[in-house]
Amino acid sequence: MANPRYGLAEKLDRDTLIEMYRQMYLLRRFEERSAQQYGLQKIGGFCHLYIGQEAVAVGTEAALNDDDYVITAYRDHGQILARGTPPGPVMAELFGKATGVAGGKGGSMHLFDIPRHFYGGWGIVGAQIPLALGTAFASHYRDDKRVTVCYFGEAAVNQGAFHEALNMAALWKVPAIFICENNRYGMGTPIKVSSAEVEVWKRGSAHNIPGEPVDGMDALAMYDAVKRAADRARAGEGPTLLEARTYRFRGHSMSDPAVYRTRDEVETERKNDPIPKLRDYMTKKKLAKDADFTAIEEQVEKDVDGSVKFADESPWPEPSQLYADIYVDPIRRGESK
Ligand SMILES: Cc1ncc(C[n+]2csc(CCOP(=O)(O)OP(=O)(O)O)c2C)c(N)n1
Repeated sequence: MANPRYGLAEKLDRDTLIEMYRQMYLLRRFEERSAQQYGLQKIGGFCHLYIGQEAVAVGTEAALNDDDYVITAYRDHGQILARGTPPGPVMAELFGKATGVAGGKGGSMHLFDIPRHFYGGWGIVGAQIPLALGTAFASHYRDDKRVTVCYFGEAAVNQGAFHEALNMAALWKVPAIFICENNRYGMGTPIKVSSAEVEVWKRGSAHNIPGEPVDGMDALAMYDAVKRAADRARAGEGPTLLEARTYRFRGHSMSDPAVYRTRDEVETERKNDPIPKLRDYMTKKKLAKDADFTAIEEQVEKDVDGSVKFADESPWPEPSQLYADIYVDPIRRGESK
């Protein structure tokens, strides 16, 4: 029986759902291996995992076109993989290797893939929101029907940059989708301690931007909400604010023991794991059998193994590259091509 809750997602075909399952599993296994590699000290600096939040990126990407823009904060591994960037260059970036997506100089928080229109990976909370306004304004100006998706955490919505960008986005009716991934904690601070209004989606009303809460633990609910927002944006109706209600199963970063929440809370949320949820939906609809899922999972294991091997065997950046890509001279840029 069709579940009316899913709206547009009810129409997704088998191939799309299979690909969504593959991505969900890839994001999970990639992050689990990243945690392991961090423990082996092959990854330095900060490392923020996306485990638990996979449905947000995977559901969103299923609703986007390849030439749409995506920009995010530092919890970016899952989002770049969902965009279609192969896991090898992503893992190599975490290792700081020359074959990484940012040449090994960006690391975990600064993943980029310009050919796939993935514009980062930014470490300052909320800083990517005005940048998203820029790409969305470019699309609006060119009338090229491309949409910008901007992800940020619920701690970012108290930044001035959030309000400044949303005001201009609404004023100019740019094709942007602002997706707040409300995973309930900004580092160790629960949202109710930092925000007078904890229903993030309502903040759009201050800027005349429609918004809605979405089950961020459900890839199909995300698909439905993002598809509707993208259709609005492409029709020239302006931005949308979505509040994806999600949960991170791990600490804020690899160095966070997460003492601000109980083990019970995490265990309860784990019962809401988005990966078995998608699997159950596909099984009930008779779109895939156990053997199909096993085949996908085995292939993902190989791909993730391959990404670690690729990163291990890749060279370090040359010292001569230390100052490369720091500053682009707009006048001289054409000469180097
Ligand atoms: C302007 C600024 N202030 C403080 C920090 C330190 N900081 C890094 S992550 C973080 C919490 C952000 O939480 P949220 O936006 O909800 O995203 P999440 O980590 O949950 O994905 C803070 C305060 C920062 N990077 N930038």
